[in-house]
Amino acid sequence: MIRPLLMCFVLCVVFGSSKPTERKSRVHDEEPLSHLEHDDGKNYDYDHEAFLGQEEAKTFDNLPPQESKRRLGIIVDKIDSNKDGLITEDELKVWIKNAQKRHIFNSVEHQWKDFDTNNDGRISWEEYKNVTYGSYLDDPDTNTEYNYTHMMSRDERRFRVADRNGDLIADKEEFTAFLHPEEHEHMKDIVVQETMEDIDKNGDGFIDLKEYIGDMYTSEDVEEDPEWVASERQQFSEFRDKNKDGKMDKEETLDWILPSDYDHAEAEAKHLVHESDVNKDGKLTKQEILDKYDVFVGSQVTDFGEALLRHDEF
Ligand SMILES: *[C@@H]1O[C@H](CO)[C@@H](O)[C@H](O)[C@H]1NC(C)=O
Ligand SMILES: *[C@@H]1O[C@H](CO)[C@@H](O)[C@H](O)[C@H]1NC(C)=O
Ligand SMILES: [Ca+2]
Ligand SMILES: [Ca+2]
Repeated sequence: MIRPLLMCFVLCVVFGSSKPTERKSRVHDEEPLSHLEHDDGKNYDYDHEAFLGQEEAKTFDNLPPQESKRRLGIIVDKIDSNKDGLITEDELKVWIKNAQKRHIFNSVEHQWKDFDTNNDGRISWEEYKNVTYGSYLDDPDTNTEYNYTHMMSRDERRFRVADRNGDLIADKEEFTAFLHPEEHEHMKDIVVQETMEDIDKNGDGFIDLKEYIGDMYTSEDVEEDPEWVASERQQFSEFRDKNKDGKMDKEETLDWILPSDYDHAEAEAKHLVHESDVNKDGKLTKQEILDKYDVFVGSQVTDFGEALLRHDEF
């Protein structure tokens, strides 16, 4: 079975810059390798973020090509874990997974000091609540478009699941599970529950076809069903609703939003090999990678780039 992202990837490769249909997706697939659209007909931004991580990709975007290539050469040596001078799909996959983990780690680090207001190295539910909902709690009667009571009780419920020792205080690991639940086995049920609550408009505890399609519209004033609706209807009855009772239960929703049989890092590794393996032996030499450096990393000729040259481990 072909997943939406792979499908886009296949279509984009075949049809060049065909425009993907506007449609909201619920599929988590852990932390995405990149939030950018994967359309190599337009640019390689998705690949850059998947390969480098989102922060590092920005740095490379501002480097002159020579410097970008030089750094890529250093990275290639790091990826080649058995030091045989060839990069395999597996080595690439490990590298991409690490870029993803680094991104999660950085994002937790980045938010940490905002919430740990008493600087004790842990974040209590009280601290999180004060920082996130403080102004609402000070003045709960203000009318807003959001239901903060609802959002807060959802957050608290998720916080309690992430907080494994039940002291209502999150350490780094617990807070990471709270912010990035997709990565954690014990958080899967709560992710499914939150998703189902969002989509299950009639509150019967299941997602029926109407609710499933209705949730995907990004705009409300649509006169005619867009093209993707027909294929999503088919997806629903053929693949999502496995026991064919016309609706999705918890397990079926889990399979949908957190599919266990599709690995984005693996798909991206295959894609990068496919794009740059000139002699088609299934492995990449450093030269093959450097020849296609624009696929792996970004670069621009700018003066600003020079300022970054003497920075970090390079
Ligand atoms: C949360 O805010 C309240 C009211 O401003 C304050 O009394 C309380 O100490 C704060 N709690 C924490 C843990 O920061
Ligand atoms: C907001 O959410 C709370 C808790 O989920 C609910 O009891 C309340 O009715 C909601 N308020 C509005 C205005 O929807
Ligand atoms: Ca329902
Ligand atoms: Ca079903």
